[in-house]
Amino acid sequence: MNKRANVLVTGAGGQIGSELVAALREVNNIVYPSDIRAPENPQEHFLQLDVLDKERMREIVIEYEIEEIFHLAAILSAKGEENPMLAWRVNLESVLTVLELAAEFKLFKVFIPSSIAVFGLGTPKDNTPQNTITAPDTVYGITKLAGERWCNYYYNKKGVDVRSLRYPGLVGYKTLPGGGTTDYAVDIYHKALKDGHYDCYISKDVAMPMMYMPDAIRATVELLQAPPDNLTVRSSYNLSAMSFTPEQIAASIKKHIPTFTIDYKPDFRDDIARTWPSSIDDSAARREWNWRHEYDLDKMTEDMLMNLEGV
Ligand code: NAD
Ligand code: AKB
Repeated sequence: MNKRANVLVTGAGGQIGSELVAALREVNNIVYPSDIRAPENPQEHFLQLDVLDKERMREIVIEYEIEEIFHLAAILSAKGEENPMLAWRVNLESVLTVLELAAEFKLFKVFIPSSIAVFGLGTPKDNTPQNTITAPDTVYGITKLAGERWCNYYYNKKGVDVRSLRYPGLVGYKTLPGGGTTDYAVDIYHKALKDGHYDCYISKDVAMPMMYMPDAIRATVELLQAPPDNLTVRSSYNLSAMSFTPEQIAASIKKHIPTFTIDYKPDFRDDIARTWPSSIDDSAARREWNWRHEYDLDKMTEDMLMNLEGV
């Protein structure tokens, strides 16, 4: 990331954006958070932007002399199944708009996240490799996979310095997640503190790769700071920290709230979860830009409960 770059963040009001904007400001950028939704509280330099409005995005790049774009706006997996055509348009048309703007205005860097959702039922489930079968079963996964291929294409053909992470399910206490399959791993902490009980929509033994938000934000900043020549992956890097099942996260919570109880009521999100990997091999990220996670399940649980109790 360049010092004092003018940075546009799309989808900045979401789970990642609301934490990433502060982190980007800390490394001395002038950050323009944008979202289709106006923020609840006034936010410095906020711009209202629907990422499907190509002309407005182009005007913003020119008017604010944007040098880097973090393109977070998306429709996540569960919401995507409810409105597949909207997910296709928001998740893919906007990626092409960002990549075209990056090529036209020779932006320094762009970050376009992907997801473990690019994998599907045919993918090896354990320690899923960086390069393997990607045959996603959700519209969200299809858009993310196509987006990854476009990133790689713009890097190769148009010299765009595009960087990407296949985030696992992210858990944080600052913002509620926006309609994904892994959201249960956030909801469970809120309900454990409020009700002492959680009805879980994922089966007790379905493991998914997960990460605590401070690790995810640091990974994003570190990837953007990595020297370009170190990076061999211009589609999207596998990224990993921990994997757990609902039963295991419940056991971790019980260490702090012994009376906590959980019931399992799987719905369509359980079907999605079963198509995703149980764990991820992120050795390329560890080797090429020195990725190291800090939080495991118990450390995350302790921090989540401590912070949510104070809310
Ligand atoms: P989120 O759902 O919390 O936030 C997405 C934001 O995009 C929302 O604030 C929403 O208002 C905005 N948005 C939706 N449609 C828009 C439009 N047309 N124009 C402008 N803004 C629009 O999502 P998130 O969890 O912050 O995810 C950010 C990115 O990271 C996404 O690309 C997502 O696929 C990816 N990702 C997230 C996770 C996770 O666990 N949170 C995991 C893997 C990948
Ligand atoms: C979702 O569940 O849709 C996201 C993701 C893993 O991409 N959290």
